[in-house]
Amino acid sequence: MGATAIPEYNFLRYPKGLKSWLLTQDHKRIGVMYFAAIMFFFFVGGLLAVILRTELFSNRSSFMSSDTYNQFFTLHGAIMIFLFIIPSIPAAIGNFVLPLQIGAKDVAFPRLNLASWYIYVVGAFVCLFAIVSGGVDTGWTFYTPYSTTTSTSVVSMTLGVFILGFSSIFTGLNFIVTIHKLRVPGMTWFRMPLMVWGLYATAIIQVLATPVLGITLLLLILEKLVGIGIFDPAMGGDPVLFQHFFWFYSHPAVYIMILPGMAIISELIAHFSHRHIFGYKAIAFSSLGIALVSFLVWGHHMFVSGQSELAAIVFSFLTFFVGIPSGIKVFNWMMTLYKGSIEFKTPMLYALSFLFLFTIGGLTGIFLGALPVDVHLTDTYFVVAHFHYVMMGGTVMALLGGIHYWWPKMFGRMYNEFWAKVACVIIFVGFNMTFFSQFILGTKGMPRRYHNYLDQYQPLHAFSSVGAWVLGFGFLIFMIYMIHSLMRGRPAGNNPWGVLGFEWETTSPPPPENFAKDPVLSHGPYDYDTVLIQRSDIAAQRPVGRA
Ligand code: HEM
Ligand SMILES: [Cu+2]
Repeated sequence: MGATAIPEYNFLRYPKGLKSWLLTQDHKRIGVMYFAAIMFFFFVGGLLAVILRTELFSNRSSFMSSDTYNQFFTLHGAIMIFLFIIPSIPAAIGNFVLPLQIGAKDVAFPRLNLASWYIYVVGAFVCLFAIVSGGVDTGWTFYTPYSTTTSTSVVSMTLGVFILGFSSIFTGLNFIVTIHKLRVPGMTWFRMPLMVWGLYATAIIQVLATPVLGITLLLLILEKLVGIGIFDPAMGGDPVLFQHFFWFYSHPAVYIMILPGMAIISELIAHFSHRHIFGYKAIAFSSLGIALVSFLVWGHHMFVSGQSELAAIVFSFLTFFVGIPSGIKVFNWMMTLYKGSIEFKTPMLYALSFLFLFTIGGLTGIFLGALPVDVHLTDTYFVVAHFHYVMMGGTVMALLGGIHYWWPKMFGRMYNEFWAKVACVIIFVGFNMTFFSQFILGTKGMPRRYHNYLDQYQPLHAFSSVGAWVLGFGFLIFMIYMIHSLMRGRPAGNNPWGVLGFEWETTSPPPPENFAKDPVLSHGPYDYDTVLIQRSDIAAQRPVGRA
C-alpha cells in the first residue's frame, strides 16, 4: 500500500501542452476525452429528464406546452442513447482499459482512434445544431411517417446520428483488430480478462449493425429532402419498412449498450470476491451468444405494427432465447459471490445494484417479448420502466462501478469512499422510486410519451418525480466528491484494490507507453487461489483471517 506520491512521468502530464492533447494518439488520453464528453452529455440528458419528471409531477399546473414536452423527451432519449450510452463504456472506459488489460502499448490503429473521437465531436455538434434550430419531436426512434412530415429539424438530427455511427464503427473495428493482434505473448483467448471478451462481442455488433442504421437514416433524409418514396405509400413506399430497418440496428444496439456493462460486472464481481470467476468460458461464450441472437429478434418491437402473425410468433419465440445467455451470466456471477470473500467497496456496491436491477429489467423484457402480453403493454409506462431498468439500472450502474474501479488508475487519486457509498445508496433508492412506480403505471394503462394524464395516475407519477429528484441529488454528490478527488484525492498507488490484472501492475496514472518494462504473463486473469500467497501487494489488501 506504500506508494505515496503520484508519479511525475504519467500520460496526463506527458507530453505537455494543449496541442499534444488535441493530436494525441494515446488510447488513454482519447479515453479520457471520450469520458469527459459522455459525462457532459449524461448530465445534459439527466437535466432534461429531471425537468420532464418535474413537469409530470402534476397533471395540471404544467410549465411546459405539449410541443415542448415532445421535444424534451425526444432530446432526452436521443442524447442518452446516441451521445451517451453507446459510446460510454466502449469508447471511454474501453479505450482506456483494453490495451492495458492485454498488456499492449496502444490500440491497433491509434490514428483511427483519434479520428473516431473527432467524428464523435462533429456528430455531436450537428445534433446540437438540430436542437437549437427547431428541435426534434419524433421520439428517438424517428418513426415514419411522422418523421417525414414534421417540420422540426429531423434532417440535422439524423445526419448527426449518421455521423456518430462512424465513430462507433471505428471504435469497434479498432478493438477487434487490437484484441486479435496485440495480446501479450501467452495470453490465449481463454486467458483474457472477461472485460476484453465483452468488448469484443460488442465490437462485432458495432461493426455489423451500425451501417444498417446509417443507411436507414440516409434514406430518411432522402425521403424528406427529395421525396424519394422509400417509406411513403403514396409513392410506392412503406412506413413499416423504416421500423424493420431501424430495429435491425437498434435491437442489436441495446446489446452494444448492455454487453460492455456485463463485461465490467464480471470483472468487479471476480475481483471484489477475490475469487476465480465461476464459469469463465460460459460467461465468455454467452457474450458471443447474445451478440448472435441480438440480430434475430428485432420484430419484437413491432408486434402491433401490422406485421404478419407468423412473423410476430417467430420473433416472440426467438426473443426468449435472449434470456438464456443472460441467465447464464447472472447464474455464474451468483456462484462467484457464493463463498467468495466479498469486499464491499463502492465498485462492488454498484455491481450488486446491477445484479438486482438488471435482473428486474431483463425479466420484464421477457414479459414484453411474450406476444399476448406485449400487445397490452406496448407503448405504456411499463416499457419506459423496463428499458430504464436495463439501461440505467444495468448499464449506468455498471458504468458507475467501472468509473469507481478504474478512476484511481485513470487519475492516480482516490475518492472519498464514505461519500461514494452514500451517493451509491441514494442513487439506488432514487432509481427504484422513479422507475418501479412506472411498472405499476404501465399495467394500469398509462401511455408513454404523454404530456398530461388522468387523475387516477397522479399519486404514482408524483412519487416517480420525487424519486427523480432523489436520483439527481445522488448524482450531485457524485460530482462533488469526484471533482474533490481530482484536486485533492489521496494518491492511489499502483494497485489500490489489491487485485489481479496488468492494468494494476503499472503506475497510476500509467506512463504514456503504459508499462515501464514489458509485462509478462504468469497467470490467468482471476487466479487468486494460486497467486495470492506469492504476491504481497495482493495479500496485504485481504481482510485478515479469511481464506
Ligand atoms: C436520470 C434519470 C432518468 C430519468 C428521471 C428519466 C426520465 C425519462 C422520462 C420522463 C422519459 C419520457 C417518458 C415518456 O413521456 O414517455 C424518458 C424517456 C426515455 N429515456 Fe429516460 N430518464 C433517465 C435516464 C435515462 C438514461 C440513463 C437513459 C439511457 C441511457 C434514458 C433513455 C431514455 C429513452 C431512450 C427514452 C425514450 C424517449 C422516447 O420515447 O423517444 N433515460 N426518460
Ligand atoms: Cu429489442
